Amino acid sequence: MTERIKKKFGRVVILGRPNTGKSTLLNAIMNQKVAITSPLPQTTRKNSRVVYGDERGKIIFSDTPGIIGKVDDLVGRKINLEAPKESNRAQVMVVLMDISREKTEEENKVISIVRKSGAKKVLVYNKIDQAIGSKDHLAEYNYLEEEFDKVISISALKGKYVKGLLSIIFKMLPEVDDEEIEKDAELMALGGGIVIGMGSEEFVSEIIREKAYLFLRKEVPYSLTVEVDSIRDKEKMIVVKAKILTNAERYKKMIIGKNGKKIKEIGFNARKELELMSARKVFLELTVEVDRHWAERALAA
Ligand SMILES: Nc1nc2c(ncn2[C@@H]2O[C@H](COP(=O)(O)OP(=O)(O)OP(=O)(O)O)[C@@H](O)[C@H]2O)c(=O)[nH]1
Ligand SMILES: [Mg+2]
Repeated sequence: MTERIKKKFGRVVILGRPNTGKSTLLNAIMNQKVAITSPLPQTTRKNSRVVYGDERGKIIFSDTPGIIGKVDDLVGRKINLEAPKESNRAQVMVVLMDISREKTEEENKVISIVRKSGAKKVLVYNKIDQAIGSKDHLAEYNYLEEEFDKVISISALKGKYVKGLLSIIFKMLPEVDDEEIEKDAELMALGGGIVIGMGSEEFVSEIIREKAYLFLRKEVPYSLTVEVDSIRDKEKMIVVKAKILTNAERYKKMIIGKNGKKIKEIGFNARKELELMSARKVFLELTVEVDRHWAERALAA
């Protein structure tokens, strides 16, 4: 009889309040961009899953939107429901704290989700590169350690100690028959690798949204979404047709900007990144429309 090969396998959820660096961490683990990031809270709006694999085994990682304490708008409320949904299925919870920022009430909401779970728990102090001098708030977070099985300090942005975190996670995961792993329905659906790229309308729209976050005033991003109408591969270039939808005429004006300056900036930077990703020439046709019902559609469960 041939000996059965066992490998590590499981589901890992990345949690934390907004802006702690969850999506940045996932990109660092995957060694490529799989999630958009920005300095604004609630950049991630939906749970997203990717598969990491190496000789040790396979991990289905979930990036979740930041959990916030108080929300009063529709978009915020829907976003806040995402992370708890994803937490139930994980064997390991990776909980990020931004130690370059003062601890606030918002962490309590995250901790209440952590407490409810029977999963293994890793506390990650992120942004150690920035947590220097008066920006070092580590001491304010230390008391949380008793809730966790392991603690590690990293810089997701600089990729520092991310490998160490990955080792901790692998140790916590169960060993599963290799054959069983390969038969896992979710793993098969995710394709066992990264399915994101120019073929993915969802990811292309995320890249455009990321650039909109970068160039617009703070309040505007919460009232917009991006929809990709078509991605066509013409011989010489890829032609992308997309539109930014927003709630109100005044936001539309801000997104377009004086003489179309803003929309050009957003479009130019999105196109550059899409060209880098695809190693192709990209033509991006980007328009702005008012649509008061985008949130109900885009964030529908
Ligand atoms: N200096 C420093 N900045 C970081 C680090 N990790 C993330 N950031 C920055 O923090 C900001 C937020 O990062 P994201 O990865 O978008 O945070 P998030 O937790 O996914 O945020 P939401 O999706 O809104 O919940 C970005 O500007 C990142 O570049 C880090 O290790 N060091
Ligand atoms: Mg995020």
